[in-house]
Amino acid sequence: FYLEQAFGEALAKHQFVLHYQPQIDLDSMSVTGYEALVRWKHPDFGLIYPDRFISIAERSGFIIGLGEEVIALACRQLAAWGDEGLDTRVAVNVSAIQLSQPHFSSMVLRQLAETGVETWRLELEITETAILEKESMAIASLETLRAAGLGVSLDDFGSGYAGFAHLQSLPVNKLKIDRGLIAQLSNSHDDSLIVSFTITLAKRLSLRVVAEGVETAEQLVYLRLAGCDLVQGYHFSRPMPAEQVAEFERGFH
Ligand code: G
Ligand code: G
Ligand code: MN
Ligand code: NA
Repeated sequence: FYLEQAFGEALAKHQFVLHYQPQIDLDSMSVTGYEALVRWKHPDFGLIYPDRFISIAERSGFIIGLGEEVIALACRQLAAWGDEGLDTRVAVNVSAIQLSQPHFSSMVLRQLAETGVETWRLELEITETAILEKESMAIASLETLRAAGLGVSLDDFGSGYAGFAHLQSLPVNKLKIDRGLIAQLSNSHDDSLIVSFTITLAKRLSLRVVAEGVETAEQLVYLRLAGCDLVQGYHFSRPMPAEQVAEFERGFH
């Protein structure tokens, strides 16, 4: 398949780039960090989005090399921002296949050490299935990285089945409520209840709560009342190239 052949070349030619979407703290209304989302800058086809190539990369094993590149790009960006006086965090998405690699945690720690980036500046976004599929390996890696100071977020919470039962035992410190639930906030009373219940439960478990896909002021009001900690979504900003981040920070109040 064409894409699989093109992946290796794309990696060698550094065609993968990260776009950054801000996460905003609702108490201080300040930017606390950014989620990094990979894009493929293809010379002929332009910007290709991850929903077009992540699952193919996972099936072909290319996700291992791509995932390492994503972490390298995030660490280098954090180091560059640090040099410019921007002290922030970056959250990267990690696939189940990456997490099942025995050397995943040492690879991440090596990249942080090589770039001189403090561990707490890097967060990993994982899905519940990623932990459960290769349970012992994944959990051991995440525990190592949590102990080293990295943040770990449970992504897409509330899409598919919401595994409240496991939540307490997972090595995570943050929970991201799936944008599907946030999108339904004003329309569906049931979804509103699930969102506020999820926030309440997460806080009982001492997890920080992020709402994804916040698009309206109305959703923001609801989330603030429900006690949500952080928000992310088009209401504040689409994911943007790194070059636009400094200007976004200057203009954000
Ligand atoms: O970036 P959106 O803008 O299109 O991202 C779509 C999906 O791709 C999301 O589910 C996101 O988690 C996933 N994704 C984005 N970047 C990465 C990445 O670097 N690695 C992995 N594994 N998934 C990613
Ligand atoms: O699964 P993951 O949460 O990592 O995916 C993030 C995806 O959500 C990316 O594709 C990103 O571009 C998209 N996204 C971010 N904010 C919004 C939003 O406010 N609305 C919608 N519809 N999508 C969003
Ligand atoms: Mn994510
Ligand atoms: Na998500």
